[in-house]
Amino acid sequence: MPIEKSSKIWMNGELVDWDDATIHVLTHTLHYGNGVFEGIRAYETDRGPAVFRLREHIERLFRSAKILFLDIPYDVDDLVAATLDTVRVNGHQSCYIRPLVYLGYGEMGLNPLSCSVDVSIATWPWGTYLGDEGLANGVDMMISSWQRHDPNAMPPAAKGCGHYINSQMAKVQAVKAGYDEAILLSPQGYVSECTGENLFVVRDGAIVTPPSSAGALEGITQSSVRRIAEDLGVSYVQGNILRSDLYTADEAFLSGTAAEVVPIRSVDDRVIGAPGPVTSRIQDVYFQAVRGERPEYAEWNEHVGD
Ligand code: PPE
Repeated sequence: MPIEKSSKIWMNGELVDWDDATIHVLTHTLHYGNGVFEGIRAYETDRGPAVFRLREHIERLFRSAKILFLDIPYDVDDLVAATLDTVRVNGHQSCYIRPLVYLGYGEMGLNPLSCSVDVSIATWPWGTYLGDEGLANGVDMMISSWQRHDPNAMPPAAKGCGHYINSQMAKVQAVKAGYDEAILLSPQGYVSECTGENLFVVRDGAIVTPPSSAGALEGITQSSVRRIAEDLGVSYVQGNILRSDLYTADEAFLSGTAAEVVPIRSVDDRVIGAPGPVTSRIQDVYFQAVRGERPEYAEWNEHVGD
């Protein structure tokens, strides 16, 4: 999906023209992958664009940075305000938002501590991540032969740039084999998550999702699913899942900011089927919530304002 240009990108406190938001080829993060990022969406609501759960995303960015020893020269309020400014100045009704914290130009070598820590926030319109068809009818998944990170090799709680090499290997393997998306297992053999989404199974009406100890990122969409499920009276637990639990699930779905809430149609050619009642209900309420149509979740919509 080619990126659609917007007008401005926030870089280290300035709103610069899109085409001028460039970096030097010796930028540290480009070589060694030590940086952290977020993926956030803004949705159109009847009160104008609203960023979904903005503060939680920026807080997770700071937690990721802390784990990787990146000392962000701003605070949470600064980056919340900068995100709202960027969405506003670009005139988006809805968009994807990509804050990035990276080690800049000036040092080489594996001790990152003396590098400058730079921050950018870019926004662009981004459509359905796994396709309109997948969102409506479900996606076909394969369990990757690539494992999710061992927590003592790469800390999965950090949304680190370099971590995503693992996701890319799994994604390419799945796509080349004719599937839409991959599921990764933890080094212990439990289901962890997808390349950029959390995963859920539904059995006997209850939702089960892997814990962070299985290598899953603590997803903000996942926590929205939890709240929606609890409000709908659907039981929701975190617990270890085996690959055979996927094959025999009544329903399964995935969630992420980019992907949103997407039904899973099959895993390793075992058919789960058309979106089931729990998945469909969660998906409907999620889309109502992001569009500001559910007053009980109004605190999730950070209105951009004029
Ligand atoms: N697991 C991983 C590995 C992950 O990257 C994401 C988000 C999630 C779970 C779900 O987290 P949350 O967005 O807070 O519900 N992945 C982001 C990046 C995707 C990309 O292609 O880039 C996203 O969805 O924005």
